Amino acid sequence: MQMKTKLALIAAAALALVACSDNTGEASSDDMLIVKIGHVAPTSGAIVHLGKDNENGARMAIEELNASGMTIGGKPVTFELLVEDDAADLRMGTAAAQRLVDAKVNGVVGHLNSVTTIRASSIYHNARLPQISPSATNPTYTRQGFDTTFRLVADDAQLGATLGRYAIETLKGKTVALIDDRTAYGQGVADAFEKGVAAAGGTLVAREFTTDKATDFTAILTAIKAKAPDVVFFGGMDAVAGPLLKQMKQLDLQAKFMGGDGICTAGLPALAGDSLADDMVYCAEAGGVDAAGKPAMDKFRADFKAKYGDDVKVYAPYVYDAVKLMADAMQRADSADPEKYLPLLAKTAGYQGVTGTISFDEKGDIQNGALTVMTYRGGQRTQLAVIR
Ligand code: ABU
Repeated sequence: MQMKTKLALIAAAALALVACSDNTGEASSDDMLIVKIGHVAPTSGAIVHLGKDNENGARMAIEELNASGMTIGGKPVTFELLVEDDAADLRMGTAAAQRLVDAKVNGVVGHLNSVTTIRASSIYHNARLPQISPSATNPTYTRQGFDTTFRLVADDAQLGATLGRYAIETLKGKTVALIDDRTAYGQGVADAFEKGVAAAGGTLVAREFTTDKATDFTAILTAIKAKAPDVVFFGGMDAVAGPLLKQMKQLDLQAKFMGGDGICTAGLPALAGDSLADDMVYCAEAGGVDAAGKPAMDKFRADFKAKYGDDVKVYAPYVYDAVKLMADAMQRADSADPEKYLPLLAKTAGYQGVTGTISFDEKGDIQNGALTVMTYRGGQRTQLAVIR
């Protein structure tokens, strides 16, 4: 057969496959199965560096799955990644979710932010699509009674309470000031931190608010400086924490600076510049591995850096695990039909990912989730403790 004719036949077959695929994952062709995984994160806007990190984690998992020769229902599987940008914006997140439903994906990994994740979860639930968030930590996400929502990280209640105690008991702070960015994440983790501080005997001396797009913090930092707190806690993301730290230095506001997983990124030193002194910032990643899990996590980080030329920012390993876990549930069900693999996904127990052992509770939250308390030394994230 002539090469041109051969290529035309291959192209026609590929078009037919795409035209026939649906989210039962059963109708791709007689001899192969196409499984579409949706991924949503902000790949534009202030936290584009985190969104790209997530997307790269998903791409890495998809490539490895396609190289693994996986079969489902006796057919070789090709996984396709459908990526969407929600820019951490409610309206864009809703539209992205609807596009993935319309594209008849077999499952969704995302979104990155709590606000978009929570809003999109009802769209996926109505479409009966399993959704795994690798990073949204607001507790509401898995407390809506949806059987389609899963989360691979600890939630803000655990993050905030642990960090609140840490501020008083370990850092020996007596007084704290809070700032939050008024997002579902920022406000929630700051509220939980406040409770943790109170439970450990600390005193709240100021509570101020900003937004996830603000750049000038002079007024709130001046008000906080007047109260001379030992610790300033920020509920928000690293893109705002960096300029906040710079302006704290300009105002000579001397206090430990704390935050949740949203600031606990490898990108914070670049955003904060020379205002990030050693042992000044304390934060917690909403997951973590014990000594036994360190080799697998270290290998993932090294492979990621070799592939993308950049360090993992924070959530890429959780995205990678989410994609692979979704595929694992399909394999256990021997079907990519969401209704068939969803019950198997919910029953996940003892799955070994690069982020540790994954088992879900009845809400779809990770059981026995870990937190990794970090500080920064020499411009590098430095692990202090893994806490459960
Ligand atoms: N968990 C921090 C970043 C994402 C979010 O929950 O909004």
